[in-house]
Amino acid sequence: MSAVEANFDGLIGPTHNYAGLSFGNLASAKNADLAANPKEAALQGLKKMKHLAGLGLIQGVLPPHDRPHLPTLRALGFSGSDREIIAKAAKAAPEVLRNVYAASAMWTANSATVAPSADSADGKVHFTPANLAAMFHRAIEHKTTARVLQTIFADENLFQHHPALAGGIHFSDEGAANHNRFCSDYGNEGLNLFVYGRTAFDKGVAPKKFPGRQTLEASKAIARNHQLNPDRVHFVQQNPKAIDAGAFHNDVMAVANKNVFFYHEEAFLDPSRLIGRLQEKAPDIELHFIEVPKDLVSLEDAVKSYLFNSQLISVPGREGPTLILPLEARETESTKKYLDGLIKMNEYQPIEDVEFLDVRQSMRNGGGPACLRLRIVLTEKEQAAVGANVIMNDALYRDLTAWVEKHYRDRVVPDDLADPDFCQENLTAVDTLTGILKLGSVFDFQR
Ligand code: SUG
Repeated sequence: MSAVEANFDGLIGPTHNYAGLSFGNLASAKNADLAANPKEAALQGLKKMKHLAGLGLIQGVLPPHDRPHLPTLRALGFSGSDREIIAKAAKAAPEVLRNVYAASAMWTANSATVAPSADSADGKVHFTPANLAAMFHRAIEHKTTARVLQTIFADENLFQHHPALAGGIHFSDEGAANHNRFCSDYGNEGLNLFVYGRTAFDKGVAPKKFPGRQTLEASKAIARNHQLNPDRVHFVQQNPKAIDAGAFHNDVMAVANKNVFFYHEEAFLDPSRLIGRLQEKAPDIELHFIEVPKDLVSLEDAVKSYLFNSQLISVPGREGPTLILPLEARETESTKKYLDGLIKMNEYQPIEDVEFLDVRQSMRNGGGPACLRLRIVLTEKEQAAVGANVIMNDALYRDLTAWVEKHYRDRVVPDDLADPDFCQENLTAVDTLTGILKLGSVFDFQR
């Protein structure tokens, strides 16, 4: 069956700010307390979506969540009117207030793991929202994410929705950022590679400095729930050294598209064994491995530049895949040199084009082009069943740009989070947005 890979990007929310919330994410720590520019951030994200739609790809948009998340504050003992709750939290627990204000739902690579219908035993597209148990500010995302996905992919004959994994940090799941799928064509059965940072129950090697956010146990549960063929699934551990260097998700060190795998030499514990296992499990897919040597690009430069947090995409009309990179990959000397060489390379390597996009506002919180998108493979029939108004086109781009211009502040600093007017502004903005995107009442305060 013919199918395409759609990218669903998170629209960057009006509360985008730098709060230093993610331990192990170097950019988040480094930029904590800087002034953020939510309007600029959202416009950068929208331009990225417009660019990919313009290349002929199916581009979807997922909404920001309702932040500050007042139900979380209420559950934690803050009571009264919305304004009173903000005032009390700002005084008694400013660190909690920061967490419930995070616009982190923008990084939709972490929103869920998705299995295409070509891979699941029942022939449905399976979705599991990520519990994001490793970080408080992200652990409050999955309920809303589930509602949004269920609204957009509503046809029960085609789409199967699972709840986020229960079990706390033992089943800590960070979604598609730790998952890659290889295939000869999107509609053919793929090979699913799940990458974990640590094991929960037996004591294997683990990072020493920073948390391994994804557990093997979580990845295995998702593969079971999604009814994947065990012969077409492989689990591999991320190199603890890479996590300790700041690669808190595997998509900071590796990206795949169809039969091409682009990754850093130190991304995995034993890369040559990994290559062998992938080839054994998918003899029908002619895999191409582009391993970037550490002597050319250090782990530190890979993290700084986000070379691998790029989107490797098949652009209609282009023979080989295109790599969509953040500007930072052109500004880091080693990665610029590597990319210049890659395109000129004499021996066969399939990547045809590289393009650079400005997503600096998101990058300052550790989110590159690949973090901002969730890949969903869809057949024609499944595409036709996509509900709401979330597929990017000129009209939606115009409406969303106007919505951002109207509702977003230019600048947000940590003190603004204590301002009750800012809270109301943000809830009004996302309330209006659900109308534009025809999502119905997906937010708690709308129900
Ligand atoms: O979970 N940053 C996100 C970045 C997620 C990037 N996603 C992928 N690699 N797929 C995170 O660490 C920082 C928020 C702050 O500090 O204000 C943050 O949540």
